[in-house]
Amino acid sequence: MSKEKKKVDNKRTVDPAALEVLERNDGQIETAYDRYVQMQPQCNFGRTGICCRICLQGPCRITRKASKGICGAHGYTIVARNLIRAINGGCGAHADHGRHLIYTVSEMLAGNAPDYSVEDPEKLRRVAQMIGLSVEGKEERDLLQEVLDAAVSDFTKLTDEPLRWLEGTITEGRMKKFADCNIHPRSVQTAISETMGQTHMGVDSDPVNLVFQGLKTSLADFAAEHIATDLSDILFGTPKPVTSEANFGVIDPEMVNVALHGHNPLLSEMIVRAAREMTAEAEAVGAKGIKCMGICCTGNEVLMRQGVPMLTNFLSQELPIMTGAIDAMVVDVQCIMPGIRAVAECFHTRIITTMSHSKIAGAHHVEFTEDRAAEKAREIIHLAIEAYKERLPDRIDVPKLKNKVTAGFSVEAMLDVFAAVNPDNPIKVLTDAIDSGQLNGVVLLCGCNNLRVLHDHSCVTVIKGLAANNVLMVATGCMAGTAAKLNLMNAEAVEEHAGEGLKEFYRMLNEANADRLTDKLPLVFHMGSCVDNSRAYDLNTLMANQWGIDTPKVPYAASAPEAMSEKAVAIGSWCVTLGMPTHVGVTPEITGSALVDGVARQIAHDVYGGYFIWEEDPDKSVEVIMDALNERTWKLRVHRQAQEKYETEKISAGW
Ligand code: BF8
Ligand code: SF4
Repeated sequence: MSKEKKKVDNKRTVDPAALEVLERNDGQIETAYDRYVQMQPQCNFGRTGICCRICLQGPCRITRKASKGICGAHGYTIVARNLIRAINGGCGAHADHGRHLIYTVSEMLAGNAPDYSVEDPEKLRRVAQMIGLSVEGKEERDLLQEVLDAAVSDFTKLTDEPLRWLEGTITEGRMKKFADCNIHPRSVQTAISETMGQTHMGVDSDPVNLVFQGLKTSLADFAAEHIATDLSDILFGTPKPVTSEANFGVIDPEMVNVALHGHNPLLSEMIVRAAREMTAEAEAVGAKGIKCMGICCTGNEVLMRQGVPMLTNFLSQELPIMTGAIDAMVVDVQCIMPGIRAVAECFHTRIITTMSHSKIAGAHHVEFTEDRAAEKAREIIHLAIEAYKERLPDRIDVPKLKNKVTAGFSVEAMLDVFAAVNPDNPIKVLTDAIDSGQLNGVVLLCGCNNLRVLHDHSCVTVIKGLAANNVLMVATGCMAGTAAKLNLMNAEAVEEHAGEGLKEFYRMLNEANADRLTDKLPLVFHMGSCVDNSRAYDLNTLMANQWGIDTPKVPYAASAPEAMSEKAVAIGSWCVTLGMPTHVGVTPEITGSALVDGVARQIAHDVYGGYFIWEEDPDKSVEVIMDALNERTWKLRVHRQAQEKYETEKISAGW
């Protein structure tokens, strides 16, 4: 009986390749799927956010008998503090990523990072213009220094003037709203530090004030992400459409297989280059060559820019090791399960950590430094080649499943595609399709995987449901990973899943781009890693400006059906603050306070126009997202028709 139960419970995925590995393993090597079962039942105080451990008198838990913490903190204070500390955790992680890029650019300009250079000078100029710098007659190096100075200022300044990366990227209406509500962050690092101070024992106990500080921090998070994305594009190139493959079948047992896992392209780009240069060394040990493949957001980064195949997403990260054919798993920061090391112990796989602040006890550590980046990358590939020699042939068993992926859709790439239809005003191709009723809006698919729901199932259901409802989808993070792995990120998926309007829209784009693209457009447009949610949001600003409205009126929603990390909480919070209906498929730890829950869902809507929707059932999720879009598209169409009828210059704004 118990064995039967375990069999059902620990195979919590709909990815056939992951399932194949889990079935074969049958619980012999422990993974997250097993630990989730062992962890049940999970604590409901924590789950609903009413456990406070902020001071050493705690933990204080809100119960019928004890309606306040020992200090007198109400449940709503405890829930609000926990929530905004989660936003802060996410912002801290994105800031860590952005700061590393800023530091590398500064070392590069100082002549201390010789392996990095400006790959995309055009992007440098676009970014400079976006943040209000004049570019005329400036040398590349001087312009980069100016962009760097602005980024450092947005990260560190203590004064009140708006962040350049907010001013340059969001609508005037949003800027004014944030000034009116006093939630402009002074800088990324100031916001993080303020939030820690404000949530210390005995400081702020007003839940609304706390939540507004959380929203301020989320705007800092948005800026940090945007800076990370922009600097990555400048250093490594702005993504363009590229074709590749995804899922476990990308592992080639005859090659040295190197899995790149984590987030930051500073490391992974170097490793991909080193792998391309070191084929002869791999051949010398009997391999056909070296194959890199990605996991999580580093996987997204190198897929977008280099066409490196995607191996898997967050939840199934331990399983590739169990194919016996991964020679090294190289990790940097974030979303790396400590559990990978114990799985690797059972095989020949080297787990290689690379960052001084992100180590796993017992793993190999190759300290990555900007001044010797290429050398360190070669050292890592060398370790993988050495490991290849220790493979256990009878343990090698690789699922065959892999699917075709067309990725690489930066906003620039999307606009290029639209420009084939309307070269003078590319974004109008999208807004016209919504005005005419061909499309019912746009959805940003984002976020993680979470064992609280069936792995990949909610993501797949939402994608198919939205496609059938004629919604244009852009994707990032591990949700993009789901689409890539499970055959939803290619043109064939359009034929299979799209509604008539969406198909018609694709036909128009594909025809116009027949000479410009090697592959037809995919059902889900991959926009990159989680920091690239910033670029996905830029599309919203473009649409709002085209219509002459603010973003709370734009039929553009976000959906994270399997959200897991604090970064997802931070991203969801800025989506709301920046005006988007934001669906989350795993209810966050907030429901212990009806007041804070109400702020997230209703007061946020009243003040900022965006709001959270918690819905765990994936079919119902499609319905609630469509309700949110339909409300906006309907109002927008009515006002657009009125504008045309009365020939007014601007669309009316009083709705
Ligand atoms: O930054 S989607 S599980 S890998 S947090 Fe992590 Fe979530 Fe994946 Fe990327 Ni984003
Ligand atoms: Fe308890 Fe208050 Fe301390 Fe939190 S801050 S642990 S509610 S005494």
